Amino acid sequence: MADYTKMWSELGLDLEGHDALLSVLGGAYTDIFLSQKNRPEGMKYFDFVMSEVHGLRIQELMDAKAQGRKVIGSYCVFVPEELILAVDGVSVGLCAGAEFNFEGAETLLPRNTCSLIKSAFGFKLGKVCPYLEASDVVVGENTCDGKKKSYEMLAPLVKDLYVMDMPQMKSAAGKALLKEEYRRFVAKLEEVSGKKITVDSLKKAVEVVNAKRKAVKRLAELRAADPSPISGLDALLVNQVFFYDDPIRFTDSVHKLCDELEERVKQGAGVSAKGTTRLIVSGCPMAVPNWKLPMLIESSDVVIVGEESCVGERGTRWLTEFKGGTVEEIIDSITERYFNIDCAIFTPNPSRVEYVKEMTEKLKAQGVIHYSLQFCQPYIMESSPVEKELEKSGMPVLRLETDYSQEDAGQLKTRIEAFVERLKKK
Ligand code: BJ8
Repeated sequence: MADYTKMWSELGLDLEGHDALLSVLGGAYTDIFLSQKNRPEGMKYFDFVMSEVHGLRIQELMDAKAQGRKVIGSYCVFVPEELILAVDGVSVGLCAGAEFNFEGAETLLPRNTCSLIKSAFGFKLGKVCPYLEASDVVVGENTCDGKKKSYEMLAPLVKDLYVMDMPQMKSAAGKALLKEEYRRFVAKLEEVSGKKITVDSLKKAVEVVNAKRKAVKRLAELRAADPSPISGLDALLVNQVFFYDDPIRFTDSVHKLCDELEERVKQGAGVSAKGTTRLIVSGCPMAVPNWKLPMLIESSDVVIVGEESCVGERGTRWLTEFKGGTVEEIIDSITERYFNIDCAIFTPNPSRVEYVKEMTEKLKAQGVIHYSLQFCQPYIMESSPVEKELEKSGMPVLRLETDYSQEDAGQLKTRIEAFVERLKKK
C-alpha cells in the first residue's frame, strides 16, 4: 500500500491507533482468507480492495469530495443508496466488526450493548475509521433500541448526524411512514448536495443499484451447486465489499468472478469435495472484519452456502421495480422495495423464517446456524421461533450467541462440530 499518512492525518485519524488496527486486520486477513485452498482467481480483486480499504478507496472518496460530491455514511440497509446516488453522492457503510476501543465505547454506552454498536463508537472515539471521518452526513435510523438511543450519544461526536424514523410493523401506516421518511431524506440530500433529484438521476441511480444487487444474486445462485464453487468466507467478503466499493466497478468484478464460478460449476469443481456438509447462516449482520463465526464453521469440514443477513440476502434480494415515471412514483417503488426487508425489528416478522426455509431448499443446505450478537434483543428473541419453525419442518438449527471477542472461539467450535456430527448422522 502507498503511503497515505498525510491523508489520514488530514482526516484527523489517530495514526498510532489506526496503524495498530491495520496491522491486526492485515494479519487476520492473511490467516483467514489467503490461507484458503482452491480460491477462485476472481477473488484477487476483492483481496486488492481489502488491502486498499483504508487507502485507495479513501483517496477516491477524498477526490469525489474535492469535486463537490458528498459522502453519506450509514449503518443500515434501510437507507436507500438509490437516493444518495441520485444527488451524485457516494454511499458508504459504517458498521464496524472489530473489538476496538470497547473501553472507550463503554464510557458512553451501557456494557450490555451489542458489539456492532460498541464497535462503531470504539472506532469513532478512537478516531480510526476513515469512512466515518470522510462522511459529510452520517445517517442513523430508529431500528433497534440500541441503535436508536446510541444516536443521541453519537450526534455531538459527528459533523452532521441525520436520523431517519422507522416503522416497526408491516402495516399501511408503517409503509406511509417509511415513504414520508424517504421524502424527508430526499430533502436533506438535496440540501447538503445542492442538487435536485430528477427523474433521470433517480432512474439511473436505481439501475446502478439494481445491477449491483443482480450481480450478488447471481453469485448467491451459483452457490446452489454441489460442490459449491466458492467458500462462504469469500462470498461473505463480496457481500461486505458491497457497502464500500464503487458500485459500477463492484458489479463488473462480481460478474467476472461469477463467470469463473460458472465454469467451475460446469466442470464439477468447487472449493471443497462434493457432498461436503452445507449450512446457511441466518441472523445479525457481519460487518468487516467480523469473520470469526464463518471461519470457525468452515474450518469444521463444512461449506456455508448462504447468508440470511443484511450483509447477504436480506440486504440484496429485492430489486426496485419501476411502477411509474415521475420522481414521486419512483420514490413509491423504492419504498415498496425497502418495505420488504424482514429485519427482526419488525413485529410480527413471519416472512423471515419463510425465506430461511426457501434458502435451505434452493441451496440444498442440511442445517442452519442462527447467529445473534450478544445483547441484540430483536435477533435473540426471534431465534427461538425461527428454530422451532425450521426444526418442525425437519431442518436442524444451532442457535449461537457471541460477540466480537475471541474468548469463546473454543467453545463455539466445539458446539459447531457437535452440530455437524448430528447432521452427518442424519
Ligand atoms: S435492517 S439487521 S442493518 S437494523 S445487532 S445494532 S439489530 S442490537 S444491525 Fe440491522 Fe438495519 Fe435491521 Fe439490517 Fe441492533 Fe441487533 Fe445490534 Fe443490529
